[in-house]
Amino acid sequence: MKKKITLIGAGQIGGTLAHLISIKELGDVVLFDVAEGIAKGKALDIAQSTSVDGFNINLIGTSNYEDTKNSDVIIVTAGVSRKPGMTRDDLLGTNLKIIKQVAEGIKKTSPKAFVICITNPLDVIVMALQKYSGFTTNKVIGMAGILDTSRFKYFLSQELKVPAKDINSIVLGGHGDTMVPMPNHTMVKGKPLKKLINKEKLDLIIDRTRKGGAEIIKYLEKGSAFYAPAASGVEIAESYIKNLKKTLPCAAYLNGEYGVKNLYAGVPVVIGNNGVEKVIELPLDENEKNNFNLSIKAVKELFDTATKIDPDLKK
Ligand code: A3D
Repeated sequence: MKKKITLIGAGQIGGTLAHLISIKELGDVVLFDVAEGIAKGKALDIAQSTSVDGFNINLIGTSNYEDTKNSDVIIVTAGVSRKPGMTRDDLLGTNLKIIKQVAEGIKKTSPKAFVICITNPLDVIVMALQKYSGFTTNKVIGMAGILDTSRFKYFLSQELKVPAKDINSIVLGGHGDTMVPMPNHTMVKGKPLKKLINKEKLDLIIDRTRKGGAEIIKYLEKGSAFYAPAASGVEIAESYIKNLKKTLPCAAYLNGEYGVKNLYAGVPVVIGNNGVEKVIELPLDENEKNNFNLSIKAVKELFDTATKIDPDLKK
């Protein structure tokens, strides 16, 4: 049975997701957007590459939630993105309203779906999406850590002149300027990173990783990164659909793990056909713990702001 994958938001990331999912034949694709023409146009454009790329899936574009009915996977990118000079947190008010509409749409039509959120500010929006939809916490997850880790590995690969795939690493915490790249948990071709790079260069790479999104926004002037974010979202969807049980850094619901309760934040999780199957607790040294806690504090503060905007989130 082919899976049904709905992409809510057919903008830069939504369109790229549709293309990648089609090429990988992960399932039939429904591109949904309030701007119906964009959803229909992109779906038709990708569908017209079927014979060139040789994939066998159906694509449709729509602005009607009925067409998304009984989706197996939903990836949410609906919302506004940053403009040069903006932080992700500046998007909160607008994107909260949009996410509330999305949650109402998907809970009526696809109550059993696995939902991956990409809309920013990520950790707070994914938590709002879980609360508004009422879906179980193992079925709602946020994509950010895969992207942040991939950026960190890429910058390291350029500095160390090794392929990024030879680097094992992880970035934890919230998807913002307080994210926590983990040099102590980074191995390059089996060697500890810290033996291969001096502190000064490492600090520059950590800073560039934290500001990785802003660097791209500055170049693009309009819109934000979309190729790497879409590829990262697809990795989560694929692990769920094929039950690969990959361990991936994602924004997941924490219920005591890492000493954090009732909050979404970036940690390694196992993704299989039950959604989030396990949160992996890495040992953190004093410095890593302090940085992680600072990041958690920033996520908590932003969630408090969100509850002031919409008291429904306190429920
Ligand atoms: P963009 O190209 O603007 O697409 C967003 C789409 O959402 C537009 O086509 C809108 O019409 C649509 N939309 C707006 N309201 C609704 C609604 N109520 N229902 C359905 N669709 C709606 O943005 P994008 O694709 O570049 O980015 C999407 C989001 O992802 C933004 O919030 C970005 O900040 C965020 N983002 C997150 C990451 C992470 O790593 C977490 C990375 C990059 C971007």
